[in-house]
Amino acid sequence: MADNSGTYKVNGMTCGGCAKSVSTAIQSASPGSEVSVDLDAKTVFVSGANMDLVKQAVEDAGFEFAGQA
Ligand SMILES: [Cu+2]
Repeated sequence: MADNSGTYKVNGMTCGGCAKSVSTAIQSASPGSEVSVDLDAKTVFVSGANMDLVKQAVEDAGFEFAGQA
């Protein structure tokens, strides 16, 4: 399983509500992971998560997971 950390580009986040949706989606997909959203840069730092699940969760939440930033 792809378990790693890094900064990933997520398109479609426009406000704090979006940022919250994305972090909630990631944390429920991969409990125990660390998530930090940078709304201005449109990036998400994720640590200790299964990135396949994270990608799926972000897309299910209605955002575009655009890979490593
Ligand atoms: Cu929003």
